[in-house]
Amino acid sequence: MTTQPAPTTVPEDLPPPALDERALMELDPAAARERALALPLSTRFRLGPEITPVQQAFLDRTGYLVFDRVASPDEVEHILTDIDSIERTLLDEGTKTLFGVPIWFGTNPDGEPWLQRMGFTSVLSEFLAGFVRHARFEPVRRLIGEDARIGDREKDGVVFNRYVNAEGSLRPNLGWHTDSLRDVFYNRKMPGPMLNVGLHFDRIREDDGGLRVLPGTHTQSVWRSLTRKIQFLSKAPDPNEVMVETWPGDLTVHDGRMWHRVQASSHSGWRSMRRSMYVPYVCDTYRPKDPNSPTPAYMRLFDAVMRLKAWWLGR
Ligand SMILES: O=C(O)CCC(=O)C(=O)O
Ligand SMILES: [Fe+2]
Repeated sequence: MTTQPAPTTVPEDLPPPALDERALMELDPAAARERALALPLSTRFRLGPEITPVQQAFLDRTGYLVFDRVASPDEVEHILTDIDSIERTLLDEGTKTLFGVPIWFGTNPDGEPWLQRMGFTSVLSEFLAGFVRHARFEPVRRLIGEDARIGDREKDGVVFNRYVNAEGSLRPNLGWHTDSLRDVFYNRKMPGPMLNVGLHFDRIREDDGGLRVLPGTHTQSVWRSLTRKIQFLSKAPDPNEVMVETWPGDLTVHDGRMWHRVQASSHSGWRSMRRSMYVPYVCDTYRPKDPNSPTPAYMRLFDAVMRLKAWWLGR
């Protein structure tokens, strides 16, 4: 007689099931809108071969979508390992900017220099360059535009962020902002529709801080989109904000005109670490950066603030 293994006593920390849309695939836009209106703001979706009518309607209504664990645990691990090795090389070689965009190094909870934001990550990782082009992301690409491409070397390229609450951290959080502000700097155009696609690497619960969004603010006027709050300086919670709870491998899509922020973790040290990655999809004229590209004006400003902060923290 075989003995059964003892049942595990630690329940797996699984996300609530993604919305089952099998019966909703044929809804017309009006019916999809009605269905999307009735969904909780915390709804998680499954990324399939097409963006469904309800997903489109939810994005139109709120300005964002959360897709359940689009990257596998192995892929999450592979990307994070690549980031560690890229970080080692950048530190060893003393690299301070990539394609004109400053790399921000803060201090980790062990007191060592630590990568907190870098652009153009996919240029330095073959695995990542392949991963972001995987067929599963096709519906996301087409959502942005039939002719949208991944801008490995455009704008800031694929951006990798690390947040931690520790002495010397440059980035425990990120104030309220709209990403379209950056586009104004890059294109010298007023912000139109644009979507940002983010991959999330950590399990983030309410007390871990994380992404906070203000649903519906993507449909505001251009003026409100730039000035509703003080870009990057306003940090206070908003009564209408929604927390985006994540599991490793989750994918988010958000409208660049929607206000959002990153709340600091209520924990400190390594327990407070959060990592995210944003992939730029570009439709306009191909304007790749080269290694000698000048630092964009908005980045010079940000970099000056960051340097000041690093100096202040290191006094
Ligand atoms: O870390 C995140 O999820 C958000 C980052 C962000 O909003 C940004 O870099 O513009
Ligand atoms: Fe943002």
